[in-house]
Amino acid sequence: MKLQLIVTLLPIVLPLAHGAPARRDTPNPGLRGNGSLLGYSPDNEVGGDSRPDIKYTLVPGQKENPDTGSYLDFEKADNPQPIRGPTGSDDPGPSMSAFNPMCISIHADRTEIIAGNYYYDRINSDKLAPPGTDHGETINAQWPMGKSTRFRGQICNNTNVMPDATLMAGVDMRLAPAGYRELHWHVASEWSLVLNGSCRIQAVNENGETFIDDVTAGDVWFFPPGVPHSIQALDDGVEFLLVFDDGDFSEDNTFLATEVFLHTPREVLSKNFGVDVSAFDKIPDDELYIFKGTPAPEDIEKQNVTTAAGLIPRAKSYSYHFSEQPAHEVAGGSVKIVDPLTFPIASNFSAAVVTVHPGGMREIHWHPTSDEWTFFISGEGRATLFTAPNAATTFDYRGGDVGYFPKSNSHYIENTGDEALVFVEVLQAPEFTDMALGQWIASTPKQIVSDTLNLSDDMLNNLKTEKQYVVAGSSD
Ligand SMILES: *[C@@H]1O[C@H](CO)[C@@H](O)[C@H](O)[C@H]1NC(C)=O
Ligand SMILES: *[C@@H]1O[C@H](CO)[C@@H](O)[C@H](O)[C@H]1NC(C)=O
Ligand SMILES: *[C@@H]1O[C@H](CO)[C@@H](O)[C@H](O)[C@H]1NC(C)=O
Ligand SMILES: *[C@@H]1O[C@H](CO)[C@@H](O)[C@H](O)[C@H]1NC(C)=O
Ligand SMILES: *[C@@H]1O[C@H](CO)[C@@H](O)[C@H](O)[C@H]1NC(C)=O
Ligand SMILES: CC(=O)N[C@H]1CO[C@H](CO)[C@@H](O)[C@@H]1O
Repeated sequence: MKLQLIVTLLPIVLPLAHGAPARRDTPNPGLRGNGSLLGYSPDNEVGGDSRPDIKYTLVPGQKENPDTGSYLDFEKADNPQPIRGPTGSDDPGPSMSAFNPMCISIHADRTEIIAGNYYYDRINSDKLAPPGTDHGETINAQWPMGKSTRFRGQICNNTNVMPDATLMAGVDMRLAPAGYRELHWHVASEWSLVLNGSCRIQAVNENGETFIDDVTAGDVWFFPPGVPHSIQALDDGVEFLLVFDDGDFSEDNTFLATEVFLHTPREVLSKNFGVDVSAFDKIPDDELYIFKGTPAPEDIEKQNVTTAAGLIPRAKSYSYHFSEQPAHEVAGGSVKIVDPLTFPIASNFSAAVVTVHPGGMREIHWHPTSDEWTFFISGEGRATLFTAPNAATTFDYRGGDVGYFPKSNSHYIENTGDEALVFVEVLQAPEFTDMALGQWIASTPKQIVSDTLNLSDDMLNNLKTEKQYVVAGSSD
């Protein structure tokens, strides 16, 4: 079904008192009007023909058939318009957003009120002028981390902000040089990708085996539920992405070393450690959570605690030096995968870091075994989430945004900017897998495809049966 977008303008009412008080020659009207303003009166006046002349230039692709759905680059457009080919109608643009007006858009099957926000329109062109192929309602699959509450030096995101992202939640955390994320453990599993800088991580497992390592941008770590660990930033500080296997995860839901000491009777602590009660006189009187500590010694051996239990065996290492894994080059970019096949301790975390060159696109695919939690590291892109039976929504993303694509819901991620688009796809699965639309169609008997989709033999004879991951495209 074709989507029709008709935009109707509501009369713009200027707020009276705006900025400096105006000089008044007439008596100041009361706060409210009177009963004569109620509707259905022949005396009521309607705004009339005060509609301003609208000046705008359509951007490349905007006159195309809406089903072509090319990316519309509104970033430098004077006055972005909600128009695709013959659908939609003009909108005065900047002058409207200055007064934060509302417009009503009537879709084929629903009516909604949209608050105007000029900047938002520019960076979400697929919301202002959706491709003609978008239809119905999917889940919301986009959340900018920058809109999440920044607390205790971090930005978080979970089902509070993406209600359908039930399988995973993420946190973007930065620690200043020598800054610690306090010794703690949690009920969820923690998977992390270092985004910038470097840090020292350490942990002790149930057997008393120890682990310590330095990780840098591009590396990955994993801490199983209940395994206590700490993170300390090295010289340049560190920024990392944490992904938890629980969409309701809250950073508040961590067991901190300070709190367990603070909330145990001192007599019990004294008995537990075989020391005098006074030994605990100077423990902090509140949690530390994130705090600046003594810089970590450069030589990691100085912090290598060796016990009778020994080290955590390499096969169960909590870190994977993913930064040193060369990316697998493909036509439109590159891909590298880290999953339990090579990083066994992270038993249910499978991830791919994908780089898409300008004009390229992560091919249309879906993940049969898991929802996908995506973090956009840099660049600009868009994706259409297709949900059975016929809902499709196109979302625009840029570095710092989170995406979410439910299990078996198809999607692509197209680079819409001038720079490389880099993102990480995280699954809850023992192996990173996807079903590629191209490979499926190319590997199906031609007669079946042709009976179904009426595609030309010429096209069918030239399809590639290999998975493409990222396809190339022209950058304009
Ligand atoms: C009621 O309000 C209208 C519009 O402001 C005004 O023209 C009219 O004089 C008012 N009537 C009374 C009875 O105040
Ligand atoms: C890493 O952080 C430094 C500041 O510590 C900043 O200058 C740099 O741009 C960051 N790099 C990336 C890739 O975010
Ligand atoms: C720690 O000490 C053990 C035993 O001497 C050694 O095998 C290991 O390489 C050291 N370093 C780290 C980082 O674990
Ligand atoms: C992996 O995660 C999925 C989704 O939560 C779950 O159904 C499955 O049981 C998990 N598998 C393991 C081995 O934990
Ligand atoms: C397939 O396409 C051809 C050429 O446009 C058209 O004549 C034919 O009716 C189509 N067949 C079906 C089943 O849609
Ligand atoms: C984990 C966590 O604290 N999540 C936050 C996500 O964002 C919402 C709204 O900004 C906060 O209320 C949550 O606390």
